[in-house]
Amino acid sequence: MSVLRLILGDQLSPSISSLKDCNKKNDIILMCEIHNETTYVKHHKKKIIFLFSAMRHFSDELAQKNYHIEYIKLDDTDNTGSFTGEVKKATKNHAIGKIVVTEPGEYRVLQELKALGEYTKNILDIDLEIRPDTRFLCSTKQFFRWSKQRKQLRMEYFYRFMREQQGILMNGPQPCGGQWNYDSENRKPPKNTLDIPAPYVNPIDPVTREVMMLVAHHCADHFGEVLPFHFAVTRKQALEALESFITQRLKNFGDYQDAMLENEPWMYHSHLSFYLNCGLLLPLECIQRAEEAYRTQQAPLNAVEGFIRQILGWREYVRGIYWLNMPTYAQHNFLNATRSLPWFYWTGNTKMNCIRQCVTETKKHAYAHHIQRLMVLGNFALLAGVRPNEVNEWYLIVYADAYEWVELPNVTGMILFADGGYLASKPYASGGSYINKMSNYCQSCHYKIKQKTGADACPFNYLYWNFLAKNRDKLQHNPRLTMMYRTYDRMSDQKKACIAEESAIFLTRISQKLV
Ligand code: FAD
Ligand code: DLZ
Ligand code: SF4
Repeated sequence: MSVLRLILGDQLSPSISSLKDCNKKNDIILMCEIHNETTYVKHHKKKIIFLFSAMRHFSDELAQKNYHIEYIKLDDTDNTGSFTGEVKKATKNHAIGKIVVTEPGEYRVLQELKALGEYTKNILDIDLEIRPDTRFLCSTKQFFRWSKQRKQLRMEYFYRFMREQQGILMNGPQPCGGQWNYDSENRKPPKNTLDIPAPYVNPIDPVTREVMMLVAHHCADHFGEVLPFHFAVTRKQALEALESFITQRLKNFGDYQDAMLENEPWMYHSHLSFYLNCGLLLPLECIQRAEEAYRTQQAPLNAVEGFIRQILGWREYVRGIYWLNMPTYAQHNFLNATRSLPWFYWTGNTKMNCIRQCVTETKKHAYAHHIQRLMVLGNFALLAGVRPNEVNEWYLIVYADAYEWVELPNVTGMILFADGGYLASKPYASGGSYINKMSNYCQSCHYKIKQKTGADACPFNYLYWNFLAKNRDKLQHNPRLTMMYRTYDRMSDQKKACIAEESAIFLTRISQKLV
């Protein structure tokens, strides 16, 4: 009897727990391109191409190491279109004694696998074992234990706990440099003269080309552009991308972490989330390589600490929050937001230059960096009161690194405050001045950043105050908003009325496609 080992599209790591104790002679590894997975939300074309190409390369590499692989392509005539269907088919075609899979990254898929396990146990007498995903540095059990000891689950304390536990950037019991967090040094506005290195480019190979044809045919109505395509699609290439980040960009990562420039989608960010989230890279190796760059004086502490905090802190933390709170976390709508997602999130066709830039880059690259996602696209969705489920679906579709475990807490918790402050201590709401400070977007915008009201005023300016006024009953007792409410209360009644009116007109014009 063989063990059937199912490997999902975001489990492309040779060290994945479902491969431990694999008997190469006997066991069968099942990988499948699944119609349900590509269309339950209509993922960006580039995201599907990237994942299928990486899956096919990974399966070829395992085959070269003499593993017995069964790889199901999307257009195989007998493809059943679901994980359940493919596993059932494999149990018919082979003598299977047991099924092994590593826990998936999404609650939805976990439910499917559990139901499948019930079926295989009760009907076929085959056990389905779901193993922990040991690629994360904090197991879900450990996160649950950590959370039990706290009233508030703030990332900063989790991050310190992880630094100590993993011994990362520590000098004995002290954090390197004497501080845990150098964020205050990481907010430099961009200069137009910045010399930003070109991003890592991997040429399109025959496997990727074949997948491009497949996706062009089967996913023609999905969002996003296929070309240019220069993602790494193998572990070797992903390691090259890591190396190019460490040697070319890391030293400036901290200083310009929040900066945005027109037509500069990549800035000094790492562009490694695609590879981390599908398993081509492991979090610990990225962290250790960055720490080595600090210890050998290739990069300053503010940059290295900032980068490590994103992976050891935020990434592990949002995963813990997701599994601790699902399935209810997906239902939150604390601010009772009811607006539909504006059409320009799909087209970029708006007079607001910041949004146009960020959507256009998202469409082209299936990527936008953190501040674009948070302070432009997210901030607008928050101020305009867009329904959390629509915002979540958009973010899950458009980014090549998006899986629900990481997307949902960032959207529901971080940008929309839809969980009522469980994740973030205050809403990340701001007027246009933040975007103006951290980018050059406002210089070529139709709207006038310095104008607070009127037809030409930057909409973020009045929508910000309107947001605070509308959500007063829910937000006024938040200590981090006290100052802002005081400022609002000092405004004249006429100014307040003007803000409310301008906002109502602008929000109506969104539905008329006039903004
Ligand atoms: P860098 O800026 O170079 O950061 C390094 C790494 O840190 C990233 O590769 C990523 O693995 C990790 N990281 C950084 N910030 C976060 C964060 N907030 N949460 C989790 N990990 C983080 N990240 C995703 O991987 N998938 C998503 O679906 C996703 N959705 C997001 C939605 C919103 C609304 C926001 C505000 C953020 C989202 N992020 C998501 C986090 C972050 O924006 C991306 O990880 C980052 O932009 C990826 O680009 P990078 O690799 O160049 O990151
Ligand atoms: C995201 C995705 C897509 C688009 N397609 C597939 C697929 O065809 N086959 C597969 O095994 N995995 C795919 N994935 C990733 C899964 O959706 C992922 O495993 C879940 O989101 C759980 O994290
Ligand atoms: Fe965005 Fe306002 Fe600046 Fe225009 S003026 S780019 S809308 S922040």
